[in-house]
Amino acid sequence: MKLYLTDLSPNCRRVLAAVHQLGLDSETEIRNFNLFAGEHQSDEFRAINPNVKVPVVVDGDFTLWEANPIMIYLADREGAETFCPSDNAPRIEILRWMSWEVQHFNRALGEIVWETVAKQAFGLGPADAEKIKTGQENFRRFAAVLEAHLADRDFVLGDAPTVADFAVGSHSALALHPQSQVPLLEFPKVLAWLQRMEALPSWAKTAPQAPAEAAE
Ligand SMILES: N[C@@H](CCC(=O)N[C@@H](CS)C(=O)NCC(=O)O)C(=O)O
Repeated sequence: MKLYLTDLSPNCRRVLAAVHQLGLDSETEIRNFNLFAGEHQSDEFRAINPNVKVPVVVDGDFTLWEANPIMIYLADREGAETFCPSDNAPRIEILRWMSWEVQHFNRALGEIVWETVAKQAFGLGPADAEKIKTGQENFRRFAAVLEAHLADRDFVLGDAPTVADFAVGSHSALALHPQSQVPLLEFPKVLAWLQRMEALPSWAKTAPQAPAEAAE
């Protein structure tokens, strides 16, 4: 199996962490693109993913792009019932949180950390205070939902980490970065959960070497 990815990407981190979680390391060949050097901008890669984006997995004749479906595919392939249950009810719950993180939680988080961490790391100009404020307002709105949900759970579906945690928590390194200005202290359950994520062996293995640069 071949996995196309790039360093410092929350979208790629969740997939690589899933590979570790599922014990697929030895059968996974990694192609790590330097996006800044445009290494992904080739006809060969465009034929694999017409969006010209990573992550992508190629498993024999089967090619799949988009981080969340890739995690589900890998978990199903391995029959990993705890990591991604096959029953309908938890499955729908996973899809709900995945949709929510893309549209709301990580979008809000991305609005903040783009300004506070990424722009500085990439030399893209000064942070825009108005955008940080808007991002923080959006983050507070959605983090409150997760805070309430985590009141009696260690992970999104219950006692054990699942693909839903890998999706919702994919920006953990950025959120926990000291310069992030993400108002995490207002949400102690969310903060503790992000720290629990970072402590998972599969997650820790994929920690960005320079989280300040984990931009997208
Ligand atoms: N929705 C996609 C997002 C993929 C994405 O935005 N990938 C970025 C890296 S995090 C990328 O490949 N950017 C390169 C480009 O747009 O040229 C997913 O979940 O996999």
